Amino acid sequence: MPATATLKSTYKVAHAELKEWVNQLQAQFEPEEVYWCDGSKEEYDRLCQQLVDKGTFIRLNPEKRPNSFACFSDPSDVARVEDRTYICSRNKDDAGSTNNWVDPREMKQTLRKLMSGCMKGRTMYVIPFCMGPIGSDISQIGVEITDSEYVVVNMHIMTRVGTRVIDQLGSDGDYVKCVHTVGAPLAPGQQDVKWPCNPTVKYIVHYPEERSIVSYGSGYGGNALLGKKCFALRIASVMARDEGWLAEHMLILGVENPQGDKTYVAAAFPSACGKTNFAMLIPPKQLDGWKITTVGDDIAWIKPNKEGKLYAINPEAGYFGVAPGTNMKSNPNAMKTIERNTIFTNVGVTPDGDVWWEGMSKEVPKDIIDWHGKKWDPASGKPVAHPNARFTAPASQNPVLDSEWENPEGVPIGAIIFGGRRSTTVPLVYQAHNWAFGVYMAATMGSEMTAAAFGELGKVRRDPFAMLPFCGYNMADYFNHWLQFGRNIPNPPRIFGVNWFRKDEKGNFLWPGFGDNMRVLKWIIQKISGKSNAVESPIGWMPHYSDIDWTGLDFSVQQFDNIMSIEREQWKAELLAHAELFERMYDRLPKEFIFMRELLLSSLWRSPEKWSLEPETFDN
Ligand code: O2Y
Ligand code: MN
Repeated sequence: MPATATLKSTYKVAHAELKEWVNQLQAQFEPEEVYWCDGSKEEYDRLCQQLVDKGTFIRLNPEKRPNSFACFSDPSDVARVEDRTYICSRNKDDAGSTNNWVDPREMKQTLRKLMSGCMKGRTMYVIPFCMGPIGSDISQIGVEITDSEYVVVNMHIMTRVGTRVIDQLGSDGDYVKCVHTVGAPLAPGQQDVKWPCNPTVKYIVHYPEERSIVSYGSGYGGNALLGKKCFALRIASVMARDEGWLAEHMLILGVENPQGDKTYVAAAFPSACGKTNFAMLIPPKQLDGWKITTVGDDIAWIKPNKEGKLYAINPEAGYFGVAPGTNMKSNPNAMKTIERNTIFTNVGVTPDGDVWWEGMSKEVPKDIIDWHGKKWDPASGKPVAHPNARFTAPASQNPVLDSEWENPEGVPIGAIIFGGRRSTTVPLVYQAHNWAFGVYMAATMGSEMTAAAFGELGKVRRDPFAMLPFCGYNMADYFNHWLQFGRNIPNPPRIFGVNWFRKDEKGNFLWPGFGDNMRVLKWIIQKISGKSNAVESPIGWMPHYSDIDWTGLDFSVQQFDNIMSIEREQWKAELLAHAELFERMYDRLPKEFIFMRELLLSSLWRSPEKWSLEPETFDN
């Protein structure tokens, strides 16, 4: 059994506890060798070439996609595994009813058995990484141990990796311990497969009190790139609760008006609701002079400064975006971001060495290879790309990247938006009466199941703050943290709700979406700076038809009413349905929520059957 990890002589690690931990893991996992990642381009290129040689990566045509690769995962390993994700707090109630829980002592025993010798025949990589700009007070350091080269190269793109992080850590800096194995040891002489994983056993485990993560059996995305959902959301949400900040499933964008004034907005949407598209939005050309810039597309860490003003960073350095549906109309900036230096997972590969997925173009290229690595049969009825196919691309390649995206101080947050996917009931946009009502609204936000999501089609799945799969502690405590956080700051940002997905009786979307979402953003920005009117509705403040800039869009008052009206019976049913969510977390639910629900019910009771913004228009 090797006693010490092999370290290049140029690689200086002053952190004795870290070296000791690595040595212990080496003894337990029995890898063939240990390699400390330096984060260099040479290292990235070498490991990508190694993945090509092994058959995992296909090097794409350098004329079409320079320095880019495609790969196909094992069909059993294509997405986050929520039913195998655990929050192992010491006390079950601290994980709450919405998280899977196992006693941490029991879980450690299970994992110890499973992981003994789990890296045999493989290299154990040590990846020091930083979430957020190195040196920022808001950033945090982690060290991921993994036996997957795919994870190393993806971590290179998604985080800041290597010796500069080790230097920042010094001799006794704090770091989050992240252990990952594909769970597929190799016997001597055994030929490896292209996508090693454990097809039957998977565990994604978080120990919130220890601030550590163990992931077994999957090589894919959020299960394996532990800086992302596991650290930046589940563990960071616990840190944030304890230290008085917020770790959120939010994009951050900058909105610049024609005078050059910029306002930053953080926005939460449930997974697969077009967050990357919104973060890179291109305003309609008729909204002359308005610009959107991206700080982040998925996660925001938000902290109050000394004056209580909120500043946010994007802890990530890249995008792990959904490929299907991304095209030059839905997101031209994403298409430009992925032109080079990109890793594609589970997309189709064309005969000329490029990539393709459903929705990229109307025509399917001939003789395409599908995500199973086989020639695609158009008659099969099966998609070319897996619906959760991904691109991993550096944020630095985004043409609308915000100039302040790596500012260690973060960017000041002017407004917070929450958006669900609802075909009825919820209007296009409204502003919560105050912080507490905003918290209520975010706690009860929901999405209707689409064909791609699990569950009964059309049923509303509550996804509080878009954090249900990502909160590392009891969701009711999380609501209390948000309420308390708002009480502690003098002038919290205004909170808005949006819903791009309302439909008419025939099932047609009422809102064009994409770039036209800028019209809603413009109202939000003008509203918070006191430059726009609003009218008070039973659920919050709303724009009149005339408060929205309609230049270049043919959208009538009637259409606006269809997407903004509040139907009393629908809302009564909505508020009654909130009880279902509240019952699941009753013991720790903020008592304010009960009163707020009553207040909303009584204001609906007093409102007309159909509450319209422009009633006089329709009375005549
Ligand atoms: O399926 C995965 O492993 C990735 S999930 C993901 C990736 C990027 C951004 N958001 C998400 C999500 O599920 O919210
Ligand atoms: Mn996400």
